[in-house]
Amino acid sequence: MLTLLTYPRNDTVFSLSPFCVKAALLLSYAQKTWKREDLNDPRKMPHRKLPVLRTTRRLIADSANIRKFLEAEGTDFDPGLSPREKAQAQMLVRMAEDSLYFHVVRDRWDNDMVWPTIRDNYFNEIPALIRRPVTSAIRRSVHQGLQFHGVGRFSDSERFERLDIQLRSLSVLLQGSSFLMGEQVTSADFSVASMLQALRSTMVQTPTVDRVAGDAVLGRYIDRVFEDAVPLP
Ligand SMILES: N[C@@H](CCC(=O)N[C@@H](CS)C(=O)NCC(=O)O)C(=O)O
Repeated sequence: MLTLLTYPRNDTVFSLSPFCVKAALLLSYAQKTWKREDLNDPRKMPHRKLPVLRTTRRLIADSANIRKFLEAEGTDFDPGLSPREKAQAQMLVRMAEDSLYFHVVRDRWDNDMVWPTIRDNYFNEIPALIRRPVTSAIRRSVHQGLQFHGVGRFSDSERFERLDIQLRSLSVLLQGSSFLMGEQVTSADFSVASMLQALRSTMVQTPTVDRVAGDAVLGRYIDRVFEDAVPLP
């Protein structure tokens, strides 16, 4: 039996972590028998991050390694794509995970309007008395990470503009096709749709949430991936 170690869910998403959502999409698409186990603290995990897949033999850290494991077991996440299209799908995966993801983090962690909900949802297992000091230290390290990445150095409007360009590019790619690489769901959709869903589902209505929620093309696309193509438990 495979077990996906994941951050917990809420009413709207399989997990508050889009990478855990992506891993769940991979497992469901691969039609594996698997179960979830929720964790809040990843510090004992190989990369000190989630998702991690526990097999009967080992722990597989990182959604890309989970994909590799499932591919070795016979799943093709890019069926029917030419080598060139596979390369394009890979670029979309990296755009989602190395760029869109940091917009999710910035919108949630670097925003004083959102922070109290993050603190009290992500860290509700920490006793209320010590929650503020403990989580402030974690928030500071995330803030430093965003500065190092660079997305943390933009003003809100600069950041929004950069995100908007990416979102408009995705809408163009979706014109006239159900998924990013055509009529078949592929690896690109698992990463991109997970990040878009996360951008749309931050618990406070930020301009970023409004931008994605108000975009009919992207909205239909997210729902198509999660409701039609690969429904999650
Ligand atoms: N490259 C990893 C990224 C996973 C990741 O960034 N997970 C975040 C949650 S979305 C995490 O566990 N962060 C905890 C930390 O950095 O301390 C993957 O594809 O699985």
